[in-house]
Amino acid sequence: MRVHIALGILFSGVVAGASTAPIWLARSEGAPISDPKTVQAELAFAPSVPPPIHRKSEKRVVVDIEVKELVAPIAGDTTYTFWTFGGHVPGPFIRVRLGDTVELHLKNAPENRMPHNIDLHAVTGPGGGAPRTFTAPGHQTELVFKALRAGLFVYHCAAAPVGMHIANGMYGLILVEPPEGLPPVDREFYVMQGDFYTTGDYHAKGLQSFDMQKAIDERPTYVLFNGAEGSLTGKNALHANVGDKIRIFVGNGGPNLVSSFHLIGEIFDRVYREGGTPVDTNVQTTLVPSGGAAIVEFTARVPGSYAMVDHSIFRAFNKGAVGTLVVDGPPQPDLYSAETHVSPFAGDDAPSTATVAARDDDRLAAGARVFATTCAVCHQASGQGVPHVFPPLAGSDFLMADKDRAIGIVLGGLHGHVTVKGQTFDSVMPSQAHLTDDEIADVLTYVRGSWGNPGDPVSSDEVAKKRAAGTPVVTAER
Ligand code: HEC
Ligand SMILES: [Cu+2]
Repeated sequence: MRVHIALGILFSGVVAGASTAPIWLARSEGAPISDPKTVQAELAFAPSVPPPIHRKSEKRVVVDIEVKELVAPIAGDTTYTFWTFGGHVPGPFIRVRLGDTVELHLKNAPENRMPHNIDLHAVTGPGGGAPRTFTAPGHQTELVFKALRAGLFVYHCAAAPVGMHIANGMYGLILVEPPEGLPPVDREFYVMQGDFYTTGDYHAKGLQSFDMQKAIDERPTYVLFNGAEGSLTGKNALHANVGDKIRIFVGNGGPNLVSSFHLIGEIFDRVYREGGTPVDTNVQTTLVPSGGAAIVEFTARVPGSYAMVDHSIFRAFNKGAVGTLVVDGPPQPDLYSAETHVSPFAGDDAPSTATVAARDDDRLAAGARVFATTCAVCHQASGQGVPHVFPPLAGSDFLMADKDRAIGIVLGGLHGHVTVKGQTFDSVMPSQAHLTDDEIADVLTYVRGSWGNPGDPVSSDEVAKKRAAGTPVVTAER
């Protein structure tokens, strides 16, 4: 065991020379932060990750975390009283090196109501630090521990009732890097799942309170990445370029559910199973236990939009567990068709498809291709949308009410409240102005004339005129 005795550390119960002895250190007052061996940890909030550590030696790393209880959006017009490490869910990403001594200061803001503490799974020692850090509002405590094992670890509050503190958002990740570091990648992201229990139903508006009975019954109202619906979609989507090597540090705070973490349309090249040392290769879906983590790595090869989900899939579409990774770059037709080929199919026994009007059919087929490659990722293959997330185009009164506005939406995008078939949406549709006038005319002709929609065709001229008039950003009903 190499114990760094600098900084006037007082030992309590350390057996010098025993290689795996627990290393709980109580520190004397006032170790100077200017000491060359002491460094302040660089923290980052999700989806960001602090930079890799290139240090060759172990250090004493100071981590400051302030607990804040605050009201914030959990979804659309729904708010919730979160208890947080650092004002965010999840709490800050802590990155240290194997062998570092971590000096953690836990501050409980005076305006808070509850005592809190921190149990880090990277700690070897009773309670993971919780007994040493029980902190009343308006106080701070200090925990010192040695990072004895490399890996990705969850930390969480363990003050009673533990489940409630976790359900309110008190968790985060700490990475203990091996001395040689992790293999270099182009981008790293921080994604942490959690389940939430509100008295009101999914998307019930206004301030919601914690529902203990639902939590006990393990019936979450929300299952979310990074503490809020939409924290990784729309303008908050993750971005990468074709060819990038990507690493996602995935955590699961629970309190109850095990996550089946999956990125639709990707295969993980490598997964550090449960955040530990064994690396699995070519993985489709990886389990992330409650109070556990995994590191997934892959190369973005084909441009487009990729949804990350908990593949217990109702959680994704009906409880919020979706994020988006947008990969930019040139099409890769050798790896994945650049466009969708749609042709009429009337069943094997049908005599012929020749009765279908050929001209309209070309037009609709072209529109269907644009739809499948561009719009379907959000509005879904049959235009049915996703409740509360993406409005339906099938049967959309909003779409049919105003052709000119519909052209404007595709050109300029849409944000703000919209009401479609009696349901309100408050999200963001990005501009699709990269499509040509023909493509926009085709796709609008297709969506306005499919799935029972009665629309008249949209011409390229109409689109060109609208484009020439300047790209509108449609803000509906705001
Ligand atoms: C990245 C996801 C995304 C893509 C891609 C997308 N949309 Fe949308 N679209 C949305 C969202 C979200 C809204 C609702 C915006 C709001 O709440 O203000 C919307 C709203 C609309 C609306 C108005 C509401 C309705 O249901 O009638 C139309 C029309 C529409 N989109 C058409 C299209 C077409 C056509 C395409 C393809 C060219 C497309 N969208 C591509 C996400 C998307
Ligand atoms: Cu707490």
